[in-house]
Amino acid sequence: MSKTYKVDGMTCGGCAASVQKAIAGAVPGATVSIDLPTARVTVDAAALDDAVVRKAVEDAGFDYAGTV
Ligand SMILES: [Cu+2]
Repeated sequence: MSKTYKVDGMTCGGCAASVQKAIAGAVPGATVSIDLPTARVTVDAAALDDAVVRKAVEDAGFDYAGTV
């Protein structure tokens, strides 16, 4: 399944890479793609728990703003 989230606080490619790495580490087998200009993060994984994504985003220091 694939879901798109809004993540605030990403200002550059380094931020995007941090979020990508955090989510990929927290969600097994996840493919994470990030669109920096719109702050959208799309996660594709067999099983996807919003709470897990939220924790990964927040632990990495960014603001989880829900699903889009
Ligand atoms: Cu940055």
